[in-house]
Amino acid sequence: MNPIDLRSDTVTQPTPEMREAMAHAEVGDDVYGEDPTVNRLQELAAERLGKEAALFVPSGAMGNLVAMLTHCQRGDEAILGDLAHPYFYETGGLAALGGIQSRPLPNQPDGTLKLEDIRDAIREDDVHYPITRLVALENTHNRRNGIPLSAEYTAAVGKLARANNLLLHVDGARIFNAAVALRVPVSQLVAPADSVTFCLSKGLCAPVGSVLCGSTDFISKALRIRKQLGGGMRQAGILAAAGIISLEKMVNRLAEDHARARRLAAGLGELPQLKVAPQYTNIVRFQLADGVKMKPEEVVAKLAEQDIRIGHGGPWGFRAVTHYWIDDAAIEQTLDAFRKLFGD
Ligand code: TLP
Repeated sequence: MNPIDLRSDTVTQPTPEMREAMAHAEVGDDVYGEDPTVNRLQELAAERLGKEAALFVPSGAMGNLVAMLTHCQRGDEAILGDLAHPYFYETGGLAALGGIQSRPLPNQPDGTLKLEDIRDAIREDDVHYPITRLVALENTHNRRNGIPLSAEYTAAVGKLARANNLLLHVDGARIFNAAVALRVPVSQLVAPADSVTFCLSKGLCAPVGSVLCGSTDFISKALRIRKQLGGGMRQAGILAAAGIISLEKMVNRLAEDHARARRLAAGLGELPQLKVAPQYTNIVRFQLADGVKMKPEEVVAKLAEQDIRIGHGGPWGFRAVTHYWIDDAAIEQTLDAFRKLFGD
């Protein structure tokens, strides 16, 4: 990929095999349930995630929104992390479109919510209070350096949720990165969840789309909500064809992205001008060390002059995300660029 684009794994272009499959995809009207390629993708996704059914949605944000709107009534409360994507990055959609009140709890450095914090946040049955309906987790955790949440932790949250009549949703935008990093089947990671979304268009390289998975009953309700949000797509098999390749061919290779992220984090960590956060999967976060005079915007601009793009989120520092189109040479080129930048 030229330039070297490390801003996100969302920038991934479809592979040549995907483009070929898209060109020849068998399609139908998916709002009538008649697109054979979409149906195949949904069956495959449900099987991989160990859920009864699945629904193809245009984006990860819509997958989270459809899930929350399906689970919650207006005025219900959803417990989630203060750094969770739907709370942090989805333009207040839960509140604006679902009338759902977020109850943000501190995301711990390992991406988890403390079990006691969840317990304390669950409302009693009292006419003054909203009804606590749901807990949401994020795996891997984007803002927490791409850390994967273990199956054991998710099981503990699932148990707590069930004991209190709550539902559990997992934003698994990068759940396959978690499964590959932890070396556990993805189905095990999401077994306690009533619903889970995962993205095809991040590290799995498809051009568009996410999949929402859950019980047959949940998915049939979610189908109506997707339609209500304007997310009913017609000949979407063109897109689903790429998604099938994502699931069949692009999962195991995520380990390569993790290895390259490790190499990048280690190389950046050798530079005294940078403070690099712990690296777990395909996300590398780092900041300028104290006393470095250069401004973060300058770093981004100087790298861009050499056709290298990294993300920068204000006080949150820099983010570099490895993916299919970032090879070993791109990592070395990026490290060289940083070394030159700081005059090493
Ligand atoms: N994340 C994007 C940006 O929105 C920050 C990125 O570049 O990482 N859940 C998680 C955990 C995500 O990281 C994202 C996208 C989504 C949901 C939403 O997916 P899309 O972009 O398909 O709506």
